[in-house]
Amino acid sequence: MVEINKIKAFNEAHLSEHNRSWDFLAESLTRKGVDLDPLIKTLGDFQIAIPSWALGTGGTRFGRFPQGGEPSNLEDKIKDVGTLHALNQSSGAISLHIPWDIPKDYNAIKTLASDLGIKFDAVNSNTFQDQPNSKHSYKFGSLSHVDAGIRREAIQHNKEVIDHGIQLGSKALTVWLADGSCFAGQHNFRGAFQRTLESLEEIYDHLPQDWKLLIEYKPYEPNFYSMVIPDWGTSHLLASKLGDQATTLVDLGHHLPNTNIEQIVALLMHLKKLGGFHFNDSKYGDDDLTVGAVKPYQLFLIFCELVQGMRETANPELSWMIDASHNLKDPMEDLLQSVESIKIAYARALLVDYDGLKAAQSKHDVAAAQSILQEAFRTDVRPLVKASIYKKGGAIDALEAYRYFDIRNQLIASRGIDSQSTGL
Ligand SMILES: [Mn+2]
Repeated sequence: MVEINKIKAFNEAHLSEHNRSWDFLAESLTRKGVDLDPLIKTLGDFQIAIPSWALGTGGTRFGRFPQGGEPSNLEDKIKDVGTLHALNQSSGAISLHIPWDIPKDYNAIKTLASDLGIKFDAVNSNTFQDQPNSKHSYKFGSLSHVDAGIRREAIQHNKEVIDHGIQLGSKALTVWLADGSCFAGQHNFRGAFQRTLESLEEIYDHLPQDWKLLIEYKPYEPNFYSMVIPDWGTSHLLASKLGDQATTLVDLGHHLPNTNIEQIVALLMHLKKLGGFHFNDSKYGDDDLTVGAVKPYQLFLIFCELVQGMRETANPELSWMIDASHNLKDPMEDLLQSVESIKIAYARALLVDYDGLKAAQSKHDVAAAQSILQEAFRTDVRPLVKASIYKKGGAIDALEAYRYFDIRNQLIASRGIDSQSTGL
């Protein structure tokens, strides 16, 4: 849908303005002793997976207001990620959700994805709702359920998700459990934890050796009194008991307000137990808003810990994913904005003078430590991010290009106004 020649023509029209801002930034960074080429390469290589469920219009329990042209099958979802990737050269992976995204023909799906430069990131299981014709119900839990038969079904589902992922070349399974209780007295906490651990042990045993198990946590919702895996401590406890391949996944929206997420990131990396990220932003809870829309400074501080952790710890390679819901905006535009925000935060974190920061910390120079962080945060790195994308053949301004190419209307023309994405 987006031809390389079209992007080239779009870029030519925007190049002189881009060059003016880039020259200014490049000169000031060079004066500070920043080596630009490795920086541009690091940013250009950084890829963030798009979840298959984020390509359609989301909704709340009150309503959903789709705008047409949604992908209604796996092929269309991959094509949409291909479109995003052609524009921003930063979304070269898709994260699938089973059972919604089970391929009919693995080879055809793999060929389609590789033609578009798309890899298969972590696969996600779903035991938070009942599927048509299922014998059992997950209403009262899945891996933690008191009934061994229901636990077995949930375990079997997770094993099948791994099997689908193996066929596609995925290297990780993400488990998020809705299990929990809504009322005091409903659950035996110790029993629910123990059953979950034993279920996860069976799933872990099914993992290929080069796979990771990512365990996501969430403090509340859909259960409002207790969640079986409510926080990073519980996730880490499970991951530690399971073994080296099990790690914790941090979803930015899965924290109570004002939680110090950057500190969680630092400690998990120190323990070699941070497996990956679900990026989004939130004001109150699991709002699933566009990344960087509400708290860009927090996102930057998280990236500062990630940059230091990647340099100084033996934490395994991370899985980077967006996990957001798009209720008002065109999902594709929202995703382009999220990826750009992530890259801006990463670019700023790469500019921090960490040696200076350590020196300030050791002298208890609190003002200097704060200034060092804010010096990087207040740098307008957008020309740097654009330069890294332009160098890889992407559009200098992906969102503007998306609108200029009128992609949503093309999608509506080919898929119709009523097409609906599965899994919403
Ligand atoms: Mn998530």
